Amino acid sequence: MRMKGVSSVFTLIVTVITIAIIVGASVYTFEQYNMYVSMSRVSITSSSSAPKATLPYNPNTKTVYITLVSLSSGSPFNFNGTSFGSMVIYVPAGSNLQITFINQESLPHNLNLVQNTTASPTSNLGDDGKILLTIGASSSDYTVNGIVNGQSATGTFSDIPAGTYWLACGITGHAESGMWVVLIASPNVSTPYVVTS
Ligand SMILES: [Cu+2]
Repeated sequence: MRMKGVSSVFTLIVTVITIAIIVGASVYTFEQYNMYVSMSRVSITSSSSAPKATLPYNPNTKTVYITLVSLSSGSPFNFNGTSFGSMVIYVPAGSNLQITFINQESLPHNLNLVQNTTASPTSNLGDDGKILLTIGASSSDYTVNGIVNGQSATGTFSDIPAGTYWLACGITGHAESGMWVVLIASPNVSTPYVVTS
């Protein structure tokens, strides 16, 4: 009777410990599963978001190399086949930009770095903010002149302050028709990249 009582207590203790181990293992497995699920959610989110590509960059000189091409197919008012700010270029604040513009389109075009003060371009880029750089025309004729099919032009801009900018064609009506790209300079960007949506 006494022995049986001890045996019952022993059995109870073993049972409690066994249940504790099973519950503990289940909780651990569930946590691991949750971690796995959240990790795969993160990777799915980042891989299924808009295409993202790195840009050529020399960290020693802090130079970002940007090449924009007006393609001959699709809208005549495109940079790399994109229009209306659907391409966003992210660069480190304080970068030096080396921008090459290639025109493969039949209309003349140029490229301006604009510190914009409006949400989207109007017919005259000069009304939309401060033009910091003009490539393929001059600061006095950018509304009418550009480089023609088959030509290219390069310009540089040093130490770009943190902020939001456009790269846009300055010929009257072209940016308003979609010929603009967004450029964001930020201290939170260490390697320049492009997102196209
Ligand atoms: Cu143009």
